[in-house]
Amino acid sequence: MVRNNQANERSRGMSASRWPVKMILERGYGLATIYYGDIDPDYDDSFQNGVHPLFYGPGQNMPEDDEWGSIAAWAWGLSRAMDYLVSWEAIDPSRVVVIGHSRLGKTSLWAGASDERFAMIVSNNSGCGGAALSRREFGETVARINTSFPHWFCRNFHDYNTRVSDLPVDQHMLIALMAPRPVYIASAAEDQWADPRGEYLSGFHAARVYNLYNPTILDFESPEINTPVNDTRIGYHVRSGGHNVTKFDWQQYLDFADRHLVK
Ligand code: GTR
Repeated sequence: MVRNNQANERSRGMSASRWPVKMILERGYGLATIYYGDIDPDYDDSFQNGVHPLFYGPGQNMPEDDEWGSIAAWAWGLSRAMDYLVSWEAIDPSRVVVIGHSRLGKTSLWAGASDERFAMIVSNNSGCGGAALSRREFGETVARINTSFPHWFCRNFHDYNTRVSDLPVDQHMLIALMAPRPVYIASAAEDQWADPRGEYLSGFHAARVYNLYNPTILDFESPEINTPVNDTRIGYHVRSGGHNVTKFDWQQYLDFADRHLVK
């Protein structure tokens, strides 16, 4: 088990079912992973023990209201990993994909939006603050996430807890920031907390921006369960089952990469 937000020997391999390494390698891809707690431990300590203090100006001891929380710090960590990957000759720097599950799905989307070196982005069950549209207020809401996890987003986001319709943005705009790079959004039918329909709709609405580059028509109706949409540069599936990363999910990501990452 992970203790005190630190990976250790006992936690190694505990989520092995989420990592079909053999299949990934057999398909010709490599895999690198990073423990997010090493970038910023995942609890609210007013940003003292992660990377944030390294960036404080003189006299500053907290991020400003419009500065980064933990999710943005984790995404920053992914970009630092990318710095290393692109320096390594074994790796094609034009074909690096970023993927994350749940709170790290939110993170992979932000990493993809803020760092154009990620050639493809995968959001696995990212939910509120990830791919799910906040304005639907379905499942986890902005108020709920900011209360349970006050350190995840910038403090200004908390101003919208009770007036989410006043937000100047919603999550389809986060997806649109990645255009025209391929982005894959995955939901799970029983993961209603993450709002599968809202996750699909952010892809649907982001397609208007993707359309400026290549026609990317998505149907308004979400596809049937276990029926991936992968011919467009915004891919999507809702699989049966709950909040998890499964072999089925990885198969779709690999198929999508084969299709959209130019060799
Ligand atoms: C939940 C949280 C979700 C999701 C999830 C996870 O408690 O409400 O937003 O991020 O954790 O990361 O597993």
